[in-house]
Amino acid sequence: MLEELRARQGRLVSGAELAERLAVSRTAIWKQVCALRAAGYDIASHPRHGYSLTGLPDKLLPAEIRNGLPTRFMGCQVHCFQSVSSTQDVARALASQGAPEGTVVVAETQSAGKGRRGRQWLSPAGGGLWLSVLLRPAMLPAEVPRLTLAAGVAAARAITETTGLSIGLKWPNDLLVGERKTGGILAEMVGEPDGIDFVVLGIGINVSIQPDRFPPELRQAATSLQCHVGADISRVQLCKNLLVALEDVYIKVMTGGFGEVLADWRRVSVTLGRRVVLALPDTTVEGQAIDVTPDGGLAVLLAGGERRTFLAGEVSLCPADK
Ligand code: BT5
Repeated sequence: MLEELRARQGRLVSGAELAERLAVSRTAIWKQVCALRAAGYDIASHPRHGYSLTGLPDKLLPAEIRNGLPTRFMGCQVHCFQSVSSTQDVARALASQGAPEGTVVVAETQSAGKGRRGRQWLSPAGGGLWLSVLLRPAMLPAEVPRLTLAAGVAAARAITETTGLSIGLKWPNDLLVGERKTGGILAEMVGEPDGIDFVVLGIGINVSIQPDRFPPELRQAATSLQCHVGADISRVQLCKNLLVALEDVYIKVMTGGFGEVLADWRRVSVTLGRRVVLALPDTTVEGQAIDVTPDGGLAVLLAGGERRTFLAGEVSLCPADK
């Protein structure tokens, strides 16, 4: 029904014609109109002339995300929820039931959104894009950090395409506007040391969270895209652009093109060239971030002149050199 209305691009179609094309009764057509309206679609009805689609909701609905989505497999299945504990957990459950690569899980809100190492991810209703995608890459666990970097590149590209904003990537997984975090990436893997079953790649992007809706401890460090652009941002468009960009970088990673993705990462990086403090589990080190390495690590030139590569850690950027 939605496709029939959409195909007419706002022109009227009679209830009788719809009923005939879809081989259902006119009462069934009317019920569908009511259901679509309840889902947020604007459908005008004119006595005798029928119905026309006059407005689309910016709700994360499978029909909207998949409409015209030009990907091969990213978003082949899209599962949207009003509220879940974490889209990561839903995607994991779908993975163990055999869901295909490219399956996407999106929620309007998460009651237990996850960051790395058991941290929480704030995910207020309607305030962002909270999305997990299921991947089944033939790679070793040690190569999974590549997917985090690749997802950062894809998210930065999608945000810029959708809003015009420049995004900075902070190693390994932060999306920044200026110095503030507007999104993060979480790659979770299930498998054995010699091969993986699947990866759930989680991407959270703050789209329209008002500054005063961040808890006090995040107010200085966090921001959302809408704070930096005048026009309304379509989450549906952002989501589509993200899936297109994700498919592109993922195919590159899997077909020997990670170097190209890494070059993109370097271009968008706000980490490289900066003095950083790197918090490790039992110590902190300070130095100049000089590169990202093919295994997704951060190469740092330490104060004593030694170059070391770190595969994990929390980076704080020191104030930019004047
Ligand atoms: C991340 O972890 O940045 C990964 C975030 C991944 C979130 C997505 S949403 C869809 C999918 N489903 C999930 O359950 N998760 C993924 P990390 O680098 O550990 O950063 C977490 C820290 O960022 C927290 O400890 C807070 O300090 C801060 N933080 C939490 N929520 C935030 C938000 N909405 N915006 C900015 N900063 C936030």
